[in-house]
Amino acid sequence: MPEPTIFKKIIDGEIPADIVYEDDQCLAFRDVNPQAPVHILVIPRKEIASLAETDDGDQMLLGHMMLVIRKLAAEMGLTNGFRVVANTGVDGGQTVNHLHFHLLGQRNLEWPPG
Ligand code: DGP
Repeated sequence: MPEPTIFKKIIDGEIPADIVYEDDQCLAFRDVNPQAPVHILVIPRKEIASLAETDDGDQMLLGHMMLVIRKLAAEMGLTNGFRVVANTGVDGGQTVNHLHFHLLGQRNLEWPPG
């Protein structure tokens, strides 16, 4: 068996996280290395390595996670806007191989990213 990712350990409660939302499909918690005043990671409970590893059967799950992000952004007061990022694979800068969406806000974010 491959070593579980750090996010799988958070799902299983083996390591702590500052969880801000959870339901039967996903979990949202604060990033340990925040890049903005609000920096939350939204992850599926299902073990999916990245956006590239999803399939058509994940349509409802992906849509659900987007709606959770919208609700979290509203709850966090991100009325001036926010950014959602899914770093994917090596060129995408992904470091944890469990699908996750970054929700970043409460500062003016620049474009393009590095
Ligand atoms: P990415 O580069 O998209 O794979 O980003 C992974 C993010 O996960 C990165 O911003 C830091 C965060 N992270 C890594 N380990 C932990 C952890 O143990 N707890 C929390 N809360 N976040 C973590």
